[in-house]
Amino acid sequence: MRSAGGAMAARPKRKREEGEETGAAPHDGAAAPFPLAELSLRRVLRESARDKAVFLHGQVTSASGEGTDAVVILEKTPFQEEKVVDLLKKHTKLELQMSNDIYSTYHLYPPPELSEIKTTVVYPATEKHLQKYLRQEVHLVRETWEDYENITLPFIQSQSFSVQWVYNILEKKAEADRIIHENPDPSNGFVLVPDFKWNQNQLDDLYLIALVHRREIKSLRDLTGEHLPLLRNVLREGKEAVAKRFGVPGSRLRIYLHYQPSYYHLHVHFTAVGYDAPGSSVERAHLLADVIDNLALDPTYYQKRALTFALRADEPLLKKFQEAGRV
Ligand code: M7G
Repeated sequence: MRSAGGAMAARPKRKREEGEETGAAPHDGAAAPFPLAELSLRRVLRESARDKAVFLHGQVTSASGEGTDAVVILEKTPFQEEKVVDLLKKHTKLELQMSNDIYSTYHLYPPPELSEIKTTVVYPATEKHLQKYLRQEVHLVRETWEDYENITLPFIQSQSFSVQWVYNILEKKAEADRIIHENPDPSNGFVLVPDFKWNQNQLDDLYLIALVHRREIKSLRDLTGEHLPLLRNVLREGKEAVAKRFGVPGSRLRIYLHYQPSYYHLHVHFTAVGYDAPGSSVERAHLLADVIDNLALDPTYYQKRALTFALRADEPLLKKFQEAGRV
């Protein structure tokens, strides 16, 4: 339980259609509160007792009576060491649940300032956002380079999440005050910011992302030996920056790329090694150090080898693989 510092705010976005990738007019980073009390709950997309999180699909009804979809994620946050003492002293109620010999359990009710619920809002949310957070069974797909060219690439070109939020960070239109480190070089540089999954209050669930300045690298599949200087910068400078700012050494970090990512602008995840971050499983996470070694051994490694990834049951990409007889 080591603490960090910082806060974040939800900001509304204009309605954006799936497949819209770069043409969006950038919205600035001005924060405005989301009308949480006006949200009507449509359904629970997913609930996780382990993560103590719930993913909600709600609708905000505008003056014209039209409902706009939103995803709201409510999540209980890890304890902060320095606040635990306050919790013991300032709890508003302590209710005995059961007692047996030397054992007893209680319901402890903390005061509001010690009972934060981390709230993440995607608003307006597209159908694809609702799908992303909906609990579904997953299937593993093994994608050859030919599959990538014939099935995956045309699909991600036709529909993927907007990466406007990435451009906003790179252009300092949003989250500028949260930047931990920047290497401004247009081809080998990147920006390191706290991931929005992390509230920055404690280091146990430390989570940052490095967003590269180059815009044409969609994912791991596009990487070649040409990108080695960039990747080495991200690894070395990213580690140094996290050590300097948060006191966490590189040996305590899991630094990796997702394949498939949700957002097709190359980025690298930095998480605390003790934190079981969503998406750190073997079918999705590729350690950056391994990626660098693979490219150093063979500059076209990722244009040759098959890659495995998981797809949710009703994802259109899974259907494409099924139609091609590849699942
Ligand atoms: P990914 O592998 O493309 O997708 O990672 P995933 O979300 O399925 O893991 C994108 C990463 O960017 C995730 O870790 C997100 O939590 C993070 N992220 C997404 N958005 C929209 C934002 C944002 O607006 N700001 C910040 N700081 N992080 C974001």
